Amino acid sequence: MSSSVTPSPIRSVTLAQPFTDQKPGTSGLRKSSLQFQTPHYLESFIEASLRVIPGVAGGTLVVGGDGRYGNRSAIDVIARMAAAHGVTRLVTTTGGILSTPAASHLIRSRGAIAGIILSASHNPGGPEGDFGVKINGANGGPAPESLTDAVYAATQSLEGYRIAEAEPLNLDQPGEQRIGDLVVEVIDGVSDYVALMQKLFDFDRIASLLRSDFRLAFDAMHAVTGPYASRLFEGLLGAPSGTVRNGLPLEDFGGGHPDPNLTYAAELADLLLKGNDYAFGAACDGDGDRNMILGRACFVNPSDSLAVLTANATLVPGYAKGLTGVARSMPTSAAVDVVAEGLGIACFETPTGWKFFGNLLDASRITLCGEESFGTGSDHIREKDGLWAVLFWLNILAVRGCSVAEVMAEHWNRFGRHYYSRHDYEAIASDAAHGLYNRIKAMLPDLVGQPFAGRTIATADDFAYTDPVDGSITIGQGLRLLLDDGSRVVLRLSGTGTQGATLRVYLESYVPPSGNLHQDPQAALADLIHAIDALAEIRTRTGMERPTVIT
Ligand code: VG1
Ligand code: CO
Repeated sequence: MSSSVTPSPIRSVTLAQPFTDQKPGTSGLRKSSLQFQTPHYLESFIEASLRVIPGVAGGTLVVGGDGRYGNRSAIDVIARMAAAHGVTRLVTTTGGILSTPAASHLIRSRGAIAGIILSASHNPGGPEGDFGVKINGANGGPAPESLTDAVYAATQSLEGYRIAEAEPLNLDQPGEQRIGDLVVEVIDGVSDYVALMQKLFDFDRIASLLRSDFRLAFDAMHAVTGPYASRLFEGLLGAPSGTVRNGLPLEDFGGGHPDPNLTYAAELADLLLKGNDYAFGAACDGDGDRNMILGRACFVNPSDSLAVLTANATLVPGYAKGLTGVARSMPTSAAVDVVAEGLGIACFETPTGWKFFGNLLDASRITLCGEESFGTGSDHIREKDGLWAVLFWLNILAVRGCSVAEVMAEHWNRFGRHYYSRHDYEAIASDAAHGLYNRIKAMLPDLVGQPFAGRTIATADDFAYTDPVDGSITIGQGLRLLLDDGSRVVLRLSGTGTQGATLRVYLESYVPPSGNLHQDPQAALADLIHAIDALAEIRTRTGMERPTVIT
């Protein structure tokens, strides 16, 4: 279907004053839906982006989102603005549904100049929730800071924007439409991604696992992964219908918080940790880039998950030739470091946020990478990928023929265990959070050599990163207390929250294979938890007795 070319008048809109708060955080511009409804607010950020992204005139742009409130109308606005800026092709999807990993793949496979992903990831959606805009570059990954800084700078002095007049797009079925010279191509957002997964994993083997008495439960949390998971698990892999729960994307995610962790995916966690019916459970977040893996009576810590995928990678067709190297974000546990050392491959430590993995992936320095926040991925795209991680685990289990708990026990017996936990104090008063953080930051030089939880603080610093590929330096990435026995505590302030501030406390302690490998992590880390609360005065300064979320 190709409608005839209708002339599209281009309108120049003048802004009374620029918006000065459009600073992208850990992953894009994330604000309340209400804020995004301010007249010209979205347009301002898109105008700034289209002025800064290289190759806009004559280029191809990929646009889609996680289906939250505001998704479709934003696609309309972006298409009309793309037309006004000389973009020649805009690729979007039926219903505007496009997961972050699928978008990354599409940008790469279409040779697009960039992608605009409409998502606030795990933040709740709906008129009362949040909305977000992420800019990804031509490599398919989150835009580097140099680009987002330039976009932000452009918003600061923006005098106006250009937009074409056009009827709303029809996103109900695949086909082509035009806005002036711009071709808008609506495609099925699932098939390209599914085809990529079929290249990487042994679908026959996974299908036969799922035909055995191995039962799988997948929770899409009413967010973007529903259509992808249904096609993969219930379609191609033959799992019974009902395997995918909450599979219909809803504008408000059914009122839920699409964050795959033990608190917000509690229903699934109960099925696996308390019940006996399922052998494997998994959930993804709002935009499909993160994953939680559960076995029967077994929660897989995301840092451990990265280590297990690394140790078992050659069992999977897409990685059978081995890995060039791996990377993890700084707060992620060192479990993968130990595996990398055993394999004799490089292991990089980057700041939080996927954009830092991009250069390493582009330069083929690493094959796998991950974060403690349930994000895992590889060089197949330039984003973290929730369903990819689920398929990776299923492929490993299908080949090894054992349970998740057995995989974990065997892993710790071989490499030792990194007891690990993250405590989040969400939506605390911004002043209190910054006060607490800056106080510890100022104390860092004096902390070295001090006793802490029965050990001694060997290093205390604010993490800084020099990119090994382009030499760029990123500072202020989290306060680290490294103890003399290899344990550590890290404090960070979240860059994705929209209400007040969120303090994240990361706790880690290593036990070698000969030690006690089967404790409850909170018990194993109790002395560190206690010591950081005393030092940073967390409870008194936040006024919270306990964290909002414990992972
Ligand atoms: C959080 C996670 C971080 C992740 C980021 C984006 O950031 O901690 O590891 O990369 O979310 O994930 P922060 O700054 O709140 O700690 V997503 O699923 O929102 O793209
Ligand atoms: Co996400």
